[in-house]
Amino acid sequence: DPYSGEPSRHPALQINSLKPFNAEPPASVLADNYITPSAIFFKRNHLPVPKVDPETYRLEIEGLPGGVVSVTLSELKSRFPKHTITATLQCAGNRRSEMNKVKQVKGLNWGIAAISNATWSGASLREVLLHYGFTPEVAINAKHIQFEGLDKDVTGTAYGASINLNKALSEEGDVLLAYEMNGEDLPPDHGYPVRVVVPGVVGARNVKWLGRIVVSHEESKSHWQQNDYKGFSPGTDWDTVDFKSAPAIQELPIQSAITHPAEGSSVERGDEEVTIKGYAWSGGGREVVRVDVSVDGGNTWHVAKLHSSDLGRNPAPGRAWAWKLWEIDVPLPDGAQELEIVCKAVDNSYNTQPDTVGPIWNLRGVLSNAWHRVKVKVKD
Ligand code: MTE
Ligand code: MO
Repeated sequence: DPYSGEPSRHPALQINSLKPFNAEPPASVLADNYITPSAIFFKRNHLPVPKVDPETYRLEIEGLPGGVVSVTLSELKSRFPKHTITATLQCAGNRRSEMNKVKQVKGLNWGIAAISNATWSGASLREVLLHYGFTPEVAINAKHIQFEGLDKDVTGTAYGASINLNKALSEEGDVLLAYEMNGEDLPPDHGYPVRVVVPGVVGARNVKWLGRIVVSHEESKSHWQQNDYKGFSPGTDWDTVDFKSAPAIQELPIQSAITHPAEGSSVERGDEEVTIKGYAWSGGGREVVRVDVSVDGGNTWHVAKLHSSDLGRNPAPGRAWAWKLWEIDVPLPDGAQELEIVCKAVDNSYNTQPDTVGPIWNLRGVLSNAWHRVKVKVKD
């Protein structure tokens, strides 16, 4: 069993698949902490977790003028300054279960918690590439940076993905070769000993157990870059889909969801107010500037209070990599028996979320970011 050496996991995780391991924290605890504790950070593995010996670990870098470079873990830690960022990771399939209700899609049936927020520390990919000989001449031909994991399927094929070279080389891109998560060594499930953290970009490109980097003219040839993690029209089905016709998902669209109260729970009429909480985040470093909340299905709206970080700092422009948690107390409408709580977020490009799932439905169930709706009863 290739899964016999898997690490132990927190019992609170809600398991979507055991082999490979895919799990999300209960929605009710997701927004309890601005920084998600690593043990309950959502876990998305396509393959068995590889066992990597930090002593023999090598990161190979290909496509630079000097030929292949091989970097040890201690070189990565000692040769390059350690940078720390707070960044939210979201799986492209977060909230897929809501798409599944409209019409069946293919993929893990994620709820609203295939998203989490952590601090990541490591070497800057930009600084590493420059150190090992990246020059402007290389960029004349190279357009992508490919990443390969040390996790492999039965045929020996590794997990792989790529990002645009510009993102990797930009001083404001903040792409890290991370060896720490929340101030500790990366846990096995999150890519020990090194993973790439590409803030603002879909989870799938944040390759764990990073074994190889290739500076290339082409995108990664991997299944996950070419034939998965792409968006399509609601009219496209499995008979007509042409994966070549759509770009690979990189930056994710604006997202928000309600973590409290829970669907089907109830509030007391005597309480007069209902406290509503959730998260909001946008891709590409765009900052969430507002979250609107309704308790009557979207007829009337209230503006929630945003918590931008545990330290109350504002992110640098274009580098809002971390989610915002939000909260609001809304008066109970007179006589209502049931509340339909709705949230939608707005980012600093004034992108907002679509109101319903139907028009964004796609066969793979990705990019599910319609208004989140939760129904609760009002008890007399
Ligand atoms: N990297 C490798 N090597 N193997 C994987 O299966 N899964 C990707 C990405 N990186 C994956 C990977 C996907 S789809 C997501 S959403 C994120 O890792 C999840 O990261 P996490 O498990 O740390 O939450
Ligand atoms: Mo993912």
